[in-house]
Amino acid sequence: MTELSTNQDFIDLEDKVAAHNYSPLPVVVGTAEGIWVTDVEGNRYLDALSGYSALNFGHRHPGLIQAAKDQLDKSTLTSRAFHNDQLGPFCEALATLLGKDMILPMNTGAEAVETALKIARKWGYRVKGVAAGQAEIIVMDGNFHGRTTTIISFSDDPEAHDDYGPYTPGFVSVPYGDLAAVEAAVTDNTVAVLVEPIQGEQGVMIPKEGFLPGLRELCTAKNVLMIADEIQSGLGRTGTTLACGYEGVEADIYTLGKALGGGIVPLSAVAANADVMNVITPGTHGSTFGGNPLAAAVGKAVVDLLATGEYQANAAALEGQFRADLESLVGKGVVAVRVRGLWAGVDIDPDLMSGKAACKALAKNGVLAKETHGATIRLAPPLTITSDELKIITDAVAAVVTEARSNH
Ligand code: IF1
Repeated sequence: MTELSTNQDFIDLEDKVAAHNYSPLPVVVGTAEGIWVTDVEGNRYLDALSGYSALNFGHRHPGLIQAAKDQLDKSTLTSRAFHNDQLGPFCEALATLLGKDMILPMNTGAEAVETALKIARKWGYRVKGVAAGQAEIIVMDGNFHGRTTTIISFSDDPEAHDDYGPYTPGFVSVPYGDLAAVEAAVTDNTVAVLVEPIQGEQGVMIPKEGFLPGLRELCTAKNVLMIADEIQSGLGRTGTTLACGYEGVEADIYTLGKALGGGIVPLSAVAANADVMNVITPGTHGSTFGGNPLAAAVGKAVVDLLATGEYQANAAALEGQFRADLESLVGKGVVAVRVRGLWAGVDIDPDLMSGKAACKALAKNGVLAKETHGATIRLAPPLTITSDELKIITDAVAAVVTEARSNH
């Protein structure tokens, strides 16, 4: 067996035996706690990515770890062929948090999105009366909803989409935030509109005020289900429990994932009222691990944290500082900034450096982040971060662009 001690030792081994579906920063995390991760050589970094918003409560939140440990001593997996004593309480707590009747538990975000698409299509045939096989779902340009073959069928990102055909039909893509375009795309066969309330991977793109309320009204008027994918934007990230809540919009279906599992277990879910959810009947959808007691126990502990409102409040309280400190860099190496809660998209001047180069430089400044596309970086620290710790991130961005400009 290979002797492993340095970052490079682990990187070399991974390069040999792990598929190359990512090109990670050369940082090998050994331990993690709160907002901090430490690599195998003892270098400490502030995690400003939070597992793409799966670590909203920080690494190894003590209460969540304890919930997992307690459940590990009881039961971990039962399948849904039998009941378990964790699923009901978890679904009840999550449904209450989201203001919906029912929850369908899955594991990954993509599975939740696929489940929502199946529910919308079945609702279209069984309730709306769309002709068999004719269901259409409207999606947004610049979307990211996961990596399954159906989901990438409607992606306009060549990296995610190309060379995976033949593609799943039944999807119509319109410009994000363009209500008139959505209205024009609705036909008698339209069963749903799938939207990220804020587009994460596209670079934290925030639609203009009124788009989401207008979309809600349009869906109601046209008897079309509004599906809000809150897998990245939800669970406190934007300063409210759901990003939809910022403008008081209630979707018909929510998809959740990432932080729902506390950064400990994969856990995703679809939330809807009974008149929609009950198109799913026994045997028509499922998953081996969906609703397992270990994930449900952690999920219930996560919902209990969110029910306090303190994570949402912290994100909302720090939004102003986050925006002001990042916007102070506009014209000094930064072109534009978009911030909602503790979620920021920062467009670096492309003539200065790429997003990837900026993230490499940030790592040299002790901050871990991930570019989205081109020269845009996404910042999403754990919602447990303090004002002073948030300053470490924005000071690092300032140092990176200042250094790049002085060398330019
Ligand atoms: C990767 C992106 C982020 C998501 C939304 C569903 C899913 C995701 C809004 C699917 C997942 C992850 C996937 C991961 C990187 C990351 C990502 F860069 F891919 F686009 F966050 F922006 N809906 N996003 O953001 O959830 O099946 O992954 O649990 O695939 O590289 P999943």
